[in-house]
Amino acid sequence: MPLDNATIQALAEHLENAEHTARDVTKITDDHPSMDWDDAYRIQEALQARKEARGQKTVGLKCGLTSRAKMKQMGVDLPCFGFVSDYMASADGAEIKIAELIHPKVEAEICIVTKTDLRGPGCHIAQVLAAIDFVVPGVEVIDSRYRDFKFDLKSVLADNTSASRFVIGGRSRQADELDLRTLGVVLEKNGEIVAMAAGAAVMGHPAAAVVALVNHLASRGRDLPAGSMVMTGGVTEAIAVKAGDSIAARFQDLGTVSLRFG
Ligand code: 0L1
Ligand code: MG
Repeated sequence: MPLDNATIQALAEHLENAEHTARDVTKITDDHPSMDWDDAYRIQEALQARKEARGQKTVGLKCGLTSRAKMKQMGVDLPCFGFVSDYMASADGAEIKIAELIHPKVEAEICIVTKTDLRGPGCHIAQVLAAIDFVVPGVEVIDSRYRDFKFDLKSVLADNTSASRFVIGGRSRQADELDLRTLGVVLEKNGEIVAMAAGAAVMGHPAAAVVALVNHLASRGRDLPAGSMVMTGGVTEAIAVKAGDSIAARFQDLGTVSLRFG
């Protein structure tokens, strides 16, 4: 039986409180084991509505768990989708306050900005390639609200796929100037290389993550409007960070995105 609306709203509030107070909670399926996929996305949508009602704008969408490395790290085998809000954005090189977060990790992501509407079901990669306005490099800071990052996919969907902060930096390029599959990414922490991969790590091609997002949105009765920024998912496993760490994600042809944790 689907969760009733009052429970959906209460769970969205519960997860947002965990975010605001930087205190972890146990995964929500512990208390709601019969929760289904639709319930999980309804909670995420309620979370988004709470933020938007407060004036926090949705500025992008995110695909998560799109690389084998990330799926293996988290023990799941399906991608997931969430959103990013304006207050989550930090400038390239900025310091992110660790005290505002629970147990952050960073991910290097290829981000795609679209110029035409995309609509599923049946969205195809050729339509996504035709719809790309430009490509920019980014780093996502994920911060699951669940204790020790221990969750199942339904709990993580409800928790907006651990979205917390993000940085867009480097330089934007036209997609036809790039081979998004062979585009190399090197992730450094405190000057040491901690992970590296190429764009193909993301579902064979980062645009394939956008295809999956568009088809997912169709299942929620939505489309992807022109001008959307989509973070296509970490190319490598996520890297844990603490106060004092500095991160540089170096993207072939797209420059470097950097951030510090204070
Ligand atoms: O952006 C992501 O890949 C995060 C997906 C949610 C799972 C996690 O917190 O690692
Ligand atoms: Mg991510």
